Amino acid sequence: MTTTIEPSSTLGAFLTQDQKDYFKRTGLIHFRNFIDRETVDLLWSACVAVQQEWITGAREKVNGTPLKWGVDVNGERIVQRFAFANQFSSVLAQFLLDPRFNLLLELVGNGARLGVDEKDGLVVNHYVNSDSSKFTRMGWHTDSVRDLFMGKPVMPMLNVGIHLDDQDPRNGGLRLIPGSQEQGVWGMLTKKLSFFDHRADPREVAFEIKAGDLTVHDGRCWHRVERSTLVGTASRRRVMYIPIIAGAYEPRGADSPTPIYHHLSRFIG
Ligand SMILES: O=C(O)CCC(=O)C(=O)O
Ligand SMILES: [Fe+2]
Repeated sequence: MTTTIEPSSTLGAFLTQDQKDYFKRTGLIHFRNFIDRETVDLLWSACVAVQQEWITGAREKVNGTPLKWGVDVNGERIVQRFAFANQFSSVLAQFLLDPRFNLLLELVGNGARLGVDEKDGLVVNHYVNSDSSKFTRMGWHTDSVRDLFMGKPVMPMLNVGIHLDDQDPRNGGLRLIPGSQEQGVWGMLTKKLSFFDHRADPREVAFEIKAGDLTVHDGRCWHRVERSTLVGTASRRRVMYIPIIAGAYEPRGADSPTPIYHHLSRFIG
C-alpha cells in the first residue's frame, strides 16, 4: 500500500524552519485549507467562464501552448488542460496576487517569482474518467525535463498546486518520489521514460487531498497522476498549477512557438 504523506502544519505568516527543512529534504509540502470551499467554487466558476470563451472562439492554443480538449460525462466539450488561464480572467489573476504565494518564493531563493506569464502560466488540469474523456492520468515525469526538451538548462522551479476536489489516495491522484529532486539532469533523462511510464514505484507517496488544499513540489521530482478507480462524476479531479521560477525572465506571448514535447503528448494519455 502506498504511503500517504502527512500534511504540514498550517501555512502562517511565514514559513517555519521545520517547513523549510521538510521541503528541502523531500521536495514536497502539503498545506491544508489554503482557501475555503466558497473560494474553490469562485475559482472554478472563473475557469468555466474562460472555457466558455475558448469554446466560442474555437481556441486551440494559448501563447503557443496547445489546450487539451475533451468530453465530459454529459457529452459536453471541456478543456482538460488550460494554459495561462490567469490571462483570461480577472478573478484568477487577482487570486494569484494573494500575498501568501510570496511566502513560498523563499523555497527557491533569489530571483524567485510566480510564473504568471512564463512556462504555461496558470494551468488547470481537469481529469475525469468517462468513455470519451482522453485525460484520465499522467505518466511519470519531472516538470524540469520540459526545460531540457526545449534545449535549455534546468533552472530552479517549483510547481504550486491549488486543489479544487477532494482526492482519496486509494482511488488515484498525485504520486511523487520524495527526495528525487536530488537526482540531477542525468537521472531526469534516464531513470524513467518520461510521460510513458505509468507503473507504481515502491518509493512513491500519495496525498490525502481536500478541496482548497495547496501542495508544492520541486520541478525536479518524479511524479505522476494515477487514474481514478472511480468512473463518471465521482472520478472528477480539478487542480490548478502555477510555477515558481527563478533565472532569466522568459515571458510567452501570442507569437511564442509550440514546445516540441507538446507534439509528443498527442501520443500519450
Ligand atoms: O495533476 C496533477 O496533480 C499533476 C499534473 C502535472 O504533473 C503536470 O501538469 O505537470
Ligand atoms: Fe508535472
